[in-house]
Amino acid sequence: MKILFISANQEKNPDLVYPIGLAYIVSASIQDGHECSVFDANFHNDFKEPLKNILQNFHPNAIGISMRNVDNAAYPSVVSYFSHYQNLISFCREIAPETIIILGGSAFSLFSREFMEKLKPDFGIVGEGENAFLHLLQEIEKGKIQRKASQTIEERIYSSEQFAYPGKFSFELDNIVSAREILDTAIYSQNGGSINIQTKRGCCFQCSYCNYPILEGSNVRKREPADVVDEMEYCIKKSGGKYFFFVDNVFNSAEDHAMEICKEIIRRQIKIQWTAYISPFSTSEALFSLFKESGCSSIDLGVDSACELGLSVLKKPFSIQEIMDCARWCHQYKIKFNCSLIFGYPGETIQTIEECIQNISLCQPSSVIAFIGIRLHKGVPLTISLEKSGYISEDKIGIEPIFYIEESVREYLIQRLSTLPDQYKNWIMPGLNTQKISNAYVKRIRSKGFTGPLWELFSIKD
Ligand code: B12
Ligand code: SF4
Repeated sequence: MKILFISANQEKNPDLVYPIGLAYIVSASIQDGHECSVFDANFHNDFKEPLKNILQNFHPNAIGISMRNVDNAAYPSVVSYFSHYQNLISFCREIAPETIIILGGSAFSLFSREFMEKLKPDFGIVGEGENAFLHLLQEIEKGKIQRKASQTIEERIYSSEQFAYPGKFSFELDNIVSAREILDTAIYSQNGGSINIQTKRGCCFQCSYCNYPILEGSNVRKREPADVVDEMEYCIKKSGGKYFFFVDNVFNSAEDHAMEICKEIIRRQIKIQWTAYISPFSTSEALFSLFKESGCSSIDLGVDSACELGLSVLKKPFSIQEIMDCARWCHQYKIKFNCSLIFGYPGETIQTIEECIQNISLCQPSSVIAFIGIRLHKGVPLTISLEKSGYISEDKIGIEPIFYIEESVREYLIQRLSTLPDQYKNWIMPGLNTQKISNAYVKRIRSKGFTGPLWELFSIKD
């Protein structure tokens, strides 16, 4: 089949992000013998003319659209991307009314029913897309599945668990080099400051507010460290970039695996830099030492809270002492670190807010990114308990973002965090637009060779 893949994402904040999820689907489709072309909306703010050209010249049998973000999850300055998705799909329908449209990606997976109802694609795929997408195409080719107005929404949504596709795609064995040929990494490395790479899928923890286990499952599946580093070497050769972003939910959740990857980078003597999400859960000095030796420039420490109550309500699997240990090792090995925080969880008080600020400042992080409130997602433990307690009903949780913010501290929180950068310059509050860096400034520093996450700019201590 001829398939046009569209990456719908146009968000450049905090950085331009290579559509790695779509690249996996493209790669699986190429390997399955399909003729593939890609349209990346990131490079066409006004997508209409260029998209029309490709639709009219390529004549795809199917269009696969990747939808990454529902919104920016940043209260109170929330940005929703939904109307952009609506415009994109209705334009495809207008230009190519006969072509089958299939949606996928994290945004779609989180609210599949609403996306199907409102955007009216032909089919949608929830979660990991490779096998379900190939299976669907095969059934369409055989005429076993057809677009029928009479089908219910449920009948048109597929998921990876449903199918055992013959010659099944296996994430553990696959690499996405074939897709990196047509969906180039270089421009992202130059303008976004990093090359993203995935070493495993799934998260075994169950933090109360988090949708990652829903998106990737709780079963952790790891790639061979040698395959991961092969892909890194390929990207260096192809793009010239040397800064990598491990996009795993938690890079160290399988510590041995993370260590094997670091050792493989060291063994091959590749001179790179990297960043990743790290959990303070059960780390060790040996891990940080290996991080440094393998080129770790910075880590994003997913602490979420730094007081007992916060860690307990958010069901974080580590203690304040473990956060402090990580901070100490980061300083010892000169690894920059950002602490990500969430304020306003159920039961938060003025005392817990202050305790958290105090504990985090003791850690002397390079920067802090703090979110106000929790964007509620369906099916996660916190939402389920709020529904049970009668705080909110299930039908209210959807594309229109709802944030849980402990009412008694809402005003204090906004006031306190708005003025906090006067005291601590390295605190960034995306929802309050504090320390916002303009796209023009980012472009300038990227063109001068600044790599890595932008929060590294705020580092007050090396
Ligand atoms: C790493 C990451 C980041 C990094 C990215 C670094 C980099 N250089 O890549 C950074 C920190 C920059 C970042 C920023 C943001 N992120 Co982010 N990020 C993630 C994370 C943890 C992993 C994303 C990833 O690469 N996954 C690996 C790929 C392979 O998976 P995938 O994209 O989901 O693709 C699979 C399926 O979705 C599907 N699929 C994908 N496309 C298609 C297409 C078709 C046709 C089909 C059939 C299937 C399909 O198949 C793929 C392979 O199995 C996810 C959480 C998660 N676990 O998904 C959040 C996540 C994607 N981010 C999210 C958000 C909101 C953001 C920000 C808006 C936050 C902010 N306010 O700054 C920004 C937006 C940035 C941008 N420019 O778009 C949300 C999006 C959903 C939502 N809530 O709206 C997520 C899901 C987290 C969450 N809490 O909900 N992010
Ligand atoms: S917050 Fe991090 S560690 Fe907790 S469940 Fe989500 S991805 Fe896993």
